[in-house]
Amino acid sequence: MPPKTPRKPATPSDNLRDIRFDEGGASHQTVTEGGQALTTRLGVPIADDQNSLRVGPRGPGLLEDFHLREKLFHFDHERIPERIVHARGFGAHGYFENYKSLANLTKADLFQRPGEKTPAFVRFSTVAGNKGSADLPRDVRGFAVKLYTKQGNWDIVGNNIPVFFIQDALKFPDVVHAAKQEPDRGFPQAATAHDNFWDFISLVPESMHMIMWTMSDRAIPRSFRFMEGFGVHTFRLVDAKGKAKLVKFHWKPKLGLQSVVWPEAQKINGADADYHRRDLWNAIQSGDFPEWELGLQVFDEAFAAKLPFDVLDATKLIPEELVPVQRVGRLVLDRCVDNFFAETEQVAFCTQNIVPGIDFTNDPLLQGRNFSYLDTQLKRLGGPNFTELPINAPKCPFAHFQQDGHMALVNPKGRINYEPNSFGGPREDPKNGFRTFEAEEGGAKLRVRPELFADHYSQAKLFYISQTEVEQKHIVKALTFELSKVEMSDIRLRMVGHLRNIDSDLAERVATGLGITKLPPAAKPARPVLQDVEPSPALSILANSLDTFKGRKLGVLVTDGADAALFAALQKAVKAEGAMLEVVGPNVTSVKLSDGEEIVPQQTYEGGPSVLYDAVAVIVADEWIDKLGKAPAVRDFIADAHAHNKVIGYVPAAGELLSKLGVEPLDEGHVALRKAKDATTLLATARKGRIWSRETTDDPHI
Ligand code: HDE
Repeated sequence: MPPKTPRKPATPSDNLRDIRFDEGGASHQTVTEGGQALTTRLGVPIADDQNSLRVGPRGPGLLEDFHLREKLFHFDHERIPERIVHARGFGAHGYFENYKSLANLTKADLFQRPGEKTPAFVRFSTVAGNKGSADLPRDVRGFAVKLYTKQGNWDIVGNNIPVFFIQDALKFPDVVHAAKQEPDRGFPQAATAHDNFWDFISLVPESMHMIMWTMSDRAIPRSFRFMEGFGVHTFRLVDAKGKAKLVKFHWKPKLGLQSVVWPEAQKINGADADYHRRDLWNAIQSGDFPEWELGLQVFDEAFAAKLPFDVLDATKLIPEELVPVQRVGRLVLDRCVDNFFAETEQVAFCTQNIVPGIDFTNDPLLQGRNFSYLDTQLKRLGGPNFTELPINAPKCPFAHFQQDGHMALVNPKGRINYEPNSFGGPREDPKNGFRTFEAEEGGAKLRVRPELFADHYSQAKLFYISQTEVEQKHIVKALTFELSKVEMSDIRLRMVGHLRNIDSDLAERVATGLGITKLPPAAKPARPVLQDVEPSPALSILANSLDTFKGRKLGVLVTDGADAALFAALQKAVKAEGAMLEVVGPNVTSVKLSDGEEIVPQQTYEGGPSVLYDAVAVIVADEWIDKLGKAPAVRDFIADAHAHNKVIGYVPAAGELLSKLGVEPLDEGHVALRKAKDATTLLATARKGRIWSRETTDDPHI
């Protein structure tokens, strides 16, 4: 019997008749000849995906509607617990290519043959923010590398900072609780600028070295492509004879290091919360594959014993000037994920995933991590078989007798599931199998730290004095900013007390910035602070910046009638540099240049603020100057580029706009674009990076 229809639904308009409309107005786009039918998870073809099953058009729903129930059930279970730390991340595939044989140092299979490529997956992340937070808080970045070697998976689960906040894994939950949102109010999100964080830090002097790094521009990288990675802990390389050397792992970006400035970071988070992930995605999709070189600092126990710090202490680094970094291979990221969840979300890094030829040391942070990562994956991925997920599975043969459990996908055939057995199957491999380095151990069971761990300030000083003046100023400003958000004044004073042990000038400038007129006493150091610390220029970003615009992005603000020859010259110069160009225009459909050619801007004035670009050009037609001078987005585009020390190219007409906005005095970073050939001057200037001389006058206090 046809259902009674008490109310007639709206009639679909005539031009939509090719799509079937049932009562209620939902559209059915039905399968065409030879096309694929929509099915349930078990393959039953679906006739109607718009309407749930009910009794009559206005009647109750029916429990037998297996399609509705399956669809909602699955949707309700789409999320897995986000990572407690490093929740926000972005991954990509690639490979590691070995430059030369390292057989003299390690038997690790991937290092034996020059030119050999090992598949890799890398996940970059922030630490404190939740999964949906923005990409540019002031934070450490995770740099986790999974290498699918022929002898199993090796995970180097590192950060973009070579030291850590704490020395012992027992303190990890505390530092993370203190850094993340406060438990009563649930904020701040992805920010350490709050009382709990600085309260903890000010009570834990071992964190001071790391604090110098997180308050530096290292914590606001321009993108993942412009940051270093570090294994942080001291590891071991073990050769075929069982001899071991100590090693620190480094990843060095081919594009050099680059950071944004803090006022810019705050605006980027609003303009494009996905700034870093979009950058990596776009670079890889356009064939501009980012690269890092793997660097090793190799040394032995005798050398380590002579150092004024302990190499098992993750709050210390070995200056590169003392132990040079040997570059032994390159990591190339050349493929984006097909599915974010399957790959980036489900990838499970574990510090204990090592291969023959690599071994741990007794670093108490590393030892704790080796427990923690396996444990967290069980919770996150829901069972012990997460190694069977394609992103986590080894790409080499494997054979074991572990079985069953939730979601067992790879199940052995046959009768034998134990060892030893008299039937055959996989056997121990004494020659090639993993053997732990036979380190001599012994002593009483204690809850103590080694003596040298107690020097909390000497390397904080090392980092600070190794920075350029501009970078030191950024540290002062970052500390002032963060501590200005702390409500309890004793926390601020306690922090200044620590800073006095690092550098008296630093302490005074931060105190001035915070309005503290009487300096608090210096914190009492557990061990005397070394006074004869030599700077390590390798620790500065700016002292090592490369003279290049490669991999960077020029934002070009245009209007109708903009100089076509100049625009073409800019495109050419940017291409020659290996950089990118994005057009910012009044709309994203069409702008007509002076020769009548139409171009399609990628961003509108409001959608493409200058904070998204490394350098900018303003090429506008004379007749638009008055109007543009009144448009807030255009004014901000120019004023921000100037305030953030960026190189600005401008056509003569736009000079008027610059002076109206108080962009003065003009300096080497303001490049007049009079003729097409000035495009190359603009690019040559942009290679210098930012015009730091602009910064010196902006803040009389500090
Ligand atoms: Fe982690 N860390 N961590 N960590 N960590 C996690 O593992 C932990 C530490 C790092 O992209 C968790 O899968 C402890 C140092 C990265 O998936 C968890 C301690 C360094 C990532 C965990 C540390 C790191 C994590 C959370 C102190 C730099 C993201 C989710 C002993 C060398 C990996 C997960 C990815 C993730 C524990 C300290 C780097 C909870 C207990 C030091 C890059 O297991």
